[in-house]
Amino acid sequence: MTATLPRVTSQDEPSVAPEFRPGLVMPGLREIWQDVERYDLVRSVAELEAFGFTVISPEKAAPAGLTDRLLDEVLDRAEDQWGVRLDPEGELPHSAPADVPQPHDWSMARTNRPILYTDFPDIPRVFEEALLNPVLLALVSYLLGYQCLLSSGFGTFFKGIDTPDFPLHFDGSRMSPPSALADCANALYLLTDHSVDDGATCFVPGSHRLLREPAPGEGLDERVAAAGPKGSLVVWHGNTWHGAFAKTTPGLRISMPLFFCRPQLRTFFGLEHLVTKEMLDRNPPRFATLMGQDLLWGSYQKTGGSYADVEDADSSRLGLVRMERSKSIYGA
Ligand SMILES: O=C(O)CCC(=O)C(=O)O
Ligand SMILES: [Fe+2]
Repeated sequence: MTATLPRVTSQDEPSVAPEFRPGLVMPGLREIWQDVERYDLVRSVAELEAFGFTVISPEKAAPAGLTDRLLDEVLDRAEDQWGVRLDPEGELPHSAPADVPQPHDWSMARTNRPILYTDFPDIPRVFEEALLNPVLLALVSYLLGYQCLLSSGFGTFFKGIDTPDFPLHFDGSRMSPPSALADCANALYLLTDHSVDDGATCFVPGSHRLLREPAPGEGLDERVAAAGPKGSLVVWHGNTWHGAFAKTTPGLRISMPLFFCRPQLRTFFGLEHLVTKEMLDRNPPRFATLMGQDLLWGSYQKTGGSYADVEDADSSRLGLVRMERSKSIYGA
């Protein structure tokens, strides 16, 4: 996909980065820029600025068999969790095996939500390697600074044939108005080929500058696929409108998003974990908000570890409060 985008910078120009006063604008900017140059990512930075996303080729993005080792690991983990060995050339089962406890609603594979595989008892070494990939870190650090955190990671999307469009949205923290600086960023490892028909992630180029989420149906004609072969890495600014095209081809679309955030959106103390049902029942809804009960980020563990649970307003007090709150803020 990137081959069709204009080349916007010359790699031969001498860098002005060493003239920067380190820390004046963003701590570590000079070192981050040195990494951007070292890993030949100047063009990707330009694409992040202009379009809000970039696709990095396998040769650059995933050295030394990383993609195959990641794929093997997620297939092993999925088998442990779901009791079936998924075949990248095959299909998702139509229903979950009866005797295996299911943390996820298997029917999600047939809806517009991808399956998100999240419940890891531990972090395998290959995931550490995926996180510490210097190419990924150079771009995420460029967007979020050195102090950024992994916000949610190592979940894996598995999509089969006839998965419909995934709606356009942005991944920002839903402050209104959002920060013009990215407050979060996503890096998606493509563990199988992702063509348009394979249901590639899609973006509305430049939409990160709009500083708002798309209205329902808005931007559909402007979608561009982040298509790429297995081993590519797609990185995007948290404000960029994105979704995924419908998958119409046989075989599985498998990809792993690593989602990052700036640290300042975390509270000094983890007060939200101290809140009891009794406290919520005896206080007005504002109390719940003040005590972190309608936080979007950080809520997944409390509600069971999947998009489906989080978005189910009845599944917990947390979900209920958050849904009510977001309706009143965004008029949804
Ligand atoms: O590629 C997709 O299915 C969309 C993924 C997505 O929206 C995300 O990871 O934030
Ligand atoms: Fe997203």
